[in-house]
Amino acid sequence: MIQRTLCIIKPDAVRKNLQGNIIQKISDSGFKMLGMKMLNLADQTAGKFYEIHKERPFYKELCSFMTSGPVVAIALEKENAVADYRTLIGATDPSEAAEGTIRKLYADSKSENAVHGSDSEENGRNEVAFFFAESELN
Ligand code: 3AN
Repeated sequence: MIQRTLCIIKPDAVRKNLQGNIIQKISDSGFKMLGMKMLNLADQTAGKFYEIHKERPFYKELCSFMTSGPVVAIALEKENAVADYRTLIGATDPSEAAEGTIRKLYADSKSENAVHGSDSEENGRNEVAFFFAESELN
């Protein structure tokens, strides 16, 4: 099934100027880029995006990290996009991520882990819509 999934290149990776390498890796893996924008997340936006983690102990740290510098949001589309993109980025904790994955290559820690990826088909659709109006997408 053709699916959408949302990539966010997080502030740690943008600070290290890794966005070009990460975009190249995603393109090389056969994803179509429907839309891309670099932006600074407002506190309220980060809080809303991560609302599902509101009760988790790391919620505050996560929100303040995500607002600490620019991010790049990318709307991706492909057959089986959600699972294939998660395979490409690797485990949440980079020390557990498989060789060659984006997090193994570029992430520093479980909290500063270079990229976000949607975790289900439904969230993929909703998260793309959170960042992009349908009229902005190719
Ligand atoms: P993933 O991004 O791999 O789907 P989730 O959904 O478990 O991982 O967590 C969402 C985000 O919350 C992660 N990308 C990471 O930045 C942060 N996070 C998850 N677990 C922790 C943790 N134990 N300590 C700090 N931050 C965490």
